[in-house]
Amino acid sequence: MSVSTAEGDRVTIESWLSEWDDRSLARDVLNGLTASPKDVPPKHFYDTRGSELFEQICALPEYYPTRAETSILINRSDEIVAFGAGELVELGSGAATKARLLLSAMERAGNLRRYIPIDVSEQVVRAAGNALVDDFAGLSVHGVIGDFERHLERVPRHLPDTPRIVALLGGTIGNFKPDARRELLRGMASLMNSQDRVLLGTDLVKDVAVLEAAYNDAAGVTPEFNKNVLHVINRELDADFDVSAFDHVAFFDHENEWIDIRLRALRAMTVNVRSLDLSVHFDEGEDLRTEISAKFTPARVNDDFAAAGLVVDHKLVDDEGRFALWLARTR
Ligand code: SAH
Ligand code: AVI
Repeated sequence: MSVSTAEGDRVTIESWLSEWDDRSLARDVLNGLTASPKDVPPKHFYDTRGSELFEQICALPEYYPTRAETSILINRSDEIVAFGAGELVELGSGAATKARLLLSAMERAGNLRRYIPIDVSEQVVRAAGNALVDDFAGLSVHGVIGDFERHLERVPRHLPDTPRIVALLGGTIGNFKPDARRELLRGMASLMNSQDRVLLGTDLVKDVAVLEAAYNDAAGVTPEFNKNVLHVINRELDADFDVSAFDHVAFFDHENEWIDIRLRALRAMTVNVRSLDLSVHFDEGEDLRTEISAKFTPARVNDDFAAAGLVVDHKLVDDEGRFALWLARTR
């Protein structure tokens, strides 16, 4: 179902999330809480509160990825858009803070035409779109509220003679398991023609203490973000999770080279999810996996790109070698 809202001449927001199907939460909770081990996908973190908490995470001293990626964009956006980019399609755009740097570079090059953010979080897309058209003369914004694993076909067709960047920034690709990651890259490639480029942000494998600190911050914002998914399930599915009865757990899995993020039950309990007519038992110490955050080597990125028919054009790394942006084109 699509609800199309004209915000003004230059902003269009289209929602592809119907009320019942909203973020596929019910299906994911039913499948995830009845699976062994239990899990729930990370896209359900991002209600309004979850998006706010993520913005706070980005400013934490331990959480280096945002600063590292932003420093690359500040220093090298002109180089990134130099192939003539006039349109930016961004998956998981959030507050669009990084998009601004790319849009500014396109404006400097005299090519800026359109921004297409895609995100499940309607409020942030709406706010970002309205602010951007105020700040960039001649820019139009076509926001797609949807799941980028399911709704990429809703991205509008190319504008004539306007090469596009299809971006997935922040290391969000790392929140998907290998199969889903490659599927997502294939979806991104399907939005491109031969003149376009993918722009992918990946966090890099590094010292384990640095990696683990980024997901176990001293101020306790990441635990709050992690537990927010239980508040979302309580509210949306009339469940009765006792949020205080779960601990945040995040550690580096050396074999898979990803941070494994979980909520651990502090006592045995039964949780009722009334909308689904479901009762779920947790043993004391049982984990609910809420997220993985994969860290990358060049080999891992090249293999994933190859599986999606993409080849690297340009690799850009921050001065401290923590984070990489990859510009890739279709083979
Ligand atoms: N790109 C931003 C935000 C990253 S946070 C940055 O680099 O800082 C991840 C964003 O992806 C959130 O805004 C979340 O709402 C969105 N998101 C996560 N899974 C999604 C999905 N399956 N479909 C659409 N948006 C998703
Ligand atoms: C959005 N994503 C790239 C973040 C990450 O680092 O994997 C989400 C996050 N989870 C805990 N802290 C940040």
